[in-house]
Amino acid sequence: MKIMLVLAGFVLMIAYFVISTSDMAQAEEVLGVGTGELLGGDLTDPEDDGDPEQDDDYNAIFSANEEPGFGGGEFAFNVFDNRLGPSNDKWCCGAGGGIPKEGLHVTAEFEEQYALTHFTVSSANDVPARDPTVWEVQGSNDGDDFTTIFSHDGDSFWDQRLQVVLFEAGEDFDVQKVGYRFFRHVTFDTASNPAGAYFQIGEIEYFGDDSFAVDPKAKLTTTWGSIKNVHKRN
Ligand SMILES: [Ca+2]
Ligand SMILES: [Ca+2]
Ligand SMILES: [Ca+2]
Ligand SMILES: [Ca+2]
Repeated sequence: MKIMLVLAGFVLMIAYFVISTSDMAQAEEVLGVGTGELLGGDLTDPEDDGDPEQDDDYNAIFSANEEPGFGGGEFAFNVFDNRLGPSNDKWCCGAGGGIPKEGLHVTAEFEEQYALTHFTVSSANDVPARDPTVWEVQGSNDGDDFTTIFSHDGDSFWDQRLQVVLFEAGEDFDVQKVGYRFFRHVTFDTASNPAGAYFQIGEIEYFGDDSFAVDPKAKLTTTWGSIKNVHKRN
């Protein structure tokens, strides 16, 4: 009898573990479809007044390893242009030969460190097989060494086009105890990679908390303003 009770308890524990971990995997929240469902006012553009065609009135320095730019095409920085839609509202569609080993990545660099509290990633307008299936959000304070904050390896999260999905600390990734100045989104795979047009993202929004002690080493690198100016001249 005692053994039966112990076994029953063991089964219940396994059931609880399976249910709680599957809840965790499903915690991401669909906010809706279209530009109006974006949260808005994220760290890259708190005023939502950035120029969707060029790098004006944004609060970050942007970089990408494919098609850096806001206008003229389906360029990488369109993931920060506050719009969901076709053509240059999105980043699409990947270079020939498929996604490189280091992934397709776009980075936003900020003046201050932020502990990431939540972020949104939105699907773009075209075929679902281009949506990221293996991807990460990473943080860094030097732009070289990145730490994985959120990672996903599996099915796409998006079941509609131009769909805004929210990911939150404490539910979808660990509550952050460290702040970062750089946030990078990296896509390692999609369902259609590497054939034809195999990649797209509509929009990314980052939100963070800067109300904690700043790493004194980061204080020394207050050259952000001049870096931003040099960047804009180039
Ligand atoms: Ca644009
Ligand atoms: Ca702005
Ligand atoms: Ca934005
Ligand atoms: Ca966009």
